[in-house]
Amino acid sequence: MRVTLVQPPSNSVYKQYKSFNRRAIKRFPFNLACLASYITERGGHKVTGIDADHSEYSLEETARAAIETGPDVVGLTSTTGIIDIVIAIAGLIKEERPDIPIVLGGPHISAVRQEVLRHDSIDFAVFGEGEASFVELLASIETGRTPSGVAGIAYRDGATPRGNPAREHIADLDDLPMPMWDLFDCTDYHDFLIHGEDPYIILTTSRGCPYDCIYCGSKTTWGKKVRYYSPEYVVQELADLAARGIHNFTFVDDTFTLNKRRLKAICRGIIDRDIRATFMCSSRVDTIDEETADFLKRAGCKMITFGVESASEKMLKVIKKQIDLDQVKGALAIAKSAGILTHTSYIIGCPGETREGVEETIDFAIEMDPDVVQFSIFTPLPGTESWDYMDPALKENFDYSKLHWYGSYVLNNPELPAEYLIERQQKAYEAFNARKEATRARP
Ligand code: B12
Ligand code: SF4
Repeated sequence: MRVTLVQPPSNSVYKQYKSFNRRAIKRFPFNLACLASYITERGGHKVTGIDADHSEYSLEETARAAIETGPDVVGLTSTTGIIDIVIAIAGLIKEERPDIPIVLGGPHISAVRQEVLRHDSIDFAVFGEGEASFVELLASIETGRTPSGVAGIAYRDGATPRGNPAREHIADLDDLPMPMWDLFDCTDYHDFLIHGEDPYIILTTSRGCPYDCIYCGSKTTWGKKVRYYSPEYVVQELADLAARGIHNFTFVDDTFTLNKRRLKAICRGIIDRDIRATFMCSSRVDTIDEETADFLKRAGCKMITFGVESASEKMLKVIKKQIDLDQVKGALAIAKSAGILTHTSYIIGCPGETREGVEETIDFAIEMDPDVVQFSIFTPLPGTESWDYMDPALKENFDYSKLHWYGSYVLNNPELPAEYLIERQQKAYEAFNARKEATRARP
């Protein structure tokens, strides 16, 4: 079958926030490339990709582009913040071509499963790890069978949405074919802020996270058990990309530094195969030490992202981050002395937080003097523990497009009105930038 996979445009979500420069970063739709290679290799399908985010398409242009590829099936990926956009695109496709089955997948669908089928334009939902469920679903669509036996999907049985049981995760990630890098022009993705003019790619070397942070949506797709691609697989993947002229990478693993032995093997492979990599990766402040930082640096690590989230030990407990501020200071010092840039992210407006707490976090974040800082507003996601903190009055028929981390706040916390947090978020960036300017100006 001809399958068209769509990365929806998210510009329409972000353009209202002035601190964002979406054009500075274009991210390769890694998830669609993973799905594409799997359904091609294991299902014999012919896949076309549309990256409407990269092309900055409107919703209408996205729907038109999908229809023009002549698909038998259209698949769209969705996070929570863009689900309204995804549903609108599906509606536009259906208006013109009601005969094309529409399949949704992605982190939001993993969280809400069959709930999304209340929208008539959506025919199937794939939740959790997508590859094997999708290929089986496509086989049943192709043969006209009801997919009642396909694990990991939801479908409509007459008018009733039905959710099948979840699927076991793929035991050995090395069993997955390499992502289809040519689904899109992989040399046309940039992160001007980190990687400059040269193309870069995002990719992941593991799936899953063993921690329990209450705001995090990772587990809804991947669960707590961490599965790793082997270092050999990862290094081969990087070598393939290097052969295409791509040497800049952003590893989007939940915690790239979780397993030190494996990390060292990947770093060694990067050096031995002369990949000449420059990369950015994620870490936790309790998973970095001098030796790891040194390996990372030698392999080309330019920047590490640390989720710190709060300067209040009490809030760190509330959100179950399982770190303390001494570890934060230690990790930043280690990265800096290894010559690696630091990117730290913080959350303001955690459950039960006071204004004093918000100020404390902003001050700490700036004082720690990272190279890049990110301030998000606490946002409960469906499928996570934090969802319980949401104003119950808002939960019924909730408008997911309100869940943005920037410019909106949906917790019921009388101490912290949304306008206050939104202003503090903006001002925190300004204060951080002002300090950076002042440091630069110093002789
Ligand atoms: C890289 C990344 C980003 C990048 C790029 C995102 C992208 N679209 O590629 C950037 C920085 C832009 C980003 C931004 C945001 N992100 Co983000 N991001 C990630 C991260 C770390 C890795 C994503 C990834 O590539 N994973 C690997 C791929 C293979 O996994 P996947 O996308 O889930 O795809 C699999 C399945 O979901 C499924 N699938 C996916 N799509 C489809 C489609 C079909 C048709 C089918 C059948 C199956 C299917 O099959 C795939 C293979 O198994 C994840 C965390 C994580 N562990 O996944 C968070 C994550 C996806 N992000 C998240 C969030 C909240 C955000 C932001 C809101 C953050 C912010 N403060 O702005 C924005 C929203 C962006 C948007 N436009 O929606 C949440 C999403 C939760 C949710 N319920 O939606 C996650 C899970 C992080 C978390 N810990 O909570 N993100
Ligand atoms: S925030 Fe990071 S460490 Fe915490 S559960 Fe999510 S992925 Fe794991």
